[in-house]
Amino acid sequence: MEQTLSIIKPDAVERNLGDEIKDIFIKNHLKIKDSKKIHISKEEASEFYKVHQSKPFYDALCSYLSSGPIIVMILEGENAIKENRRLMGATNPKEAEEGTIRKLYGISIDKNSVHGSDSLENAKKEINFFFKN
Ligand code: IDP
Ligand code: MG
Repeated sequence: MEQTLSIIKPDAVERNLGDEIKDIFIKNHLKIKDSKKIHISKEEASEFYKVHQSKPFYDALCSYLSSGPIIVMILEGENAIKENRRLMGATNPKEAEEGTIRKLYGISIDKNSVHGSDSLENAKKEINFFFKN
């Protein structure tokens, strides 16, 4: 069974969408193995999003992820990484398919409600980042 990291971002936590988003994962056979609500610092957000450090939106992205509480989760299931990305929809909610989380709840390209790991290597790194023993 594959595992991936999911984050419910501040815009969605603020609107109390946590349970609705979790239901989408559960209904689509992704098990929530662990979940916690946390509020990270800008330094932690900068570390988490380090792969994007050269992008023009990096500073705003890190400020945003640390602007309020988030819910971090380990999702587990068959092809969990790809399946989570499919359920999330495109990065820009305007381009996301009907029924996807970002289409349903995303506000804009930055306030797009969820994060999901994009590869096996990153899933391992990101799970470890938030859930080290
Ligand atoms: P992803 O979240 O779909 O994997 P990435 O390209 O990895 O998308 O970008 C990480 C996050 O950075 C996105 O979820 C989004 O919040 C933000 N982002 C990506 N592209 C832009 C942009 O062009 N402007 C502002 N924010 C962006
Ligand atoms: Mg990404």
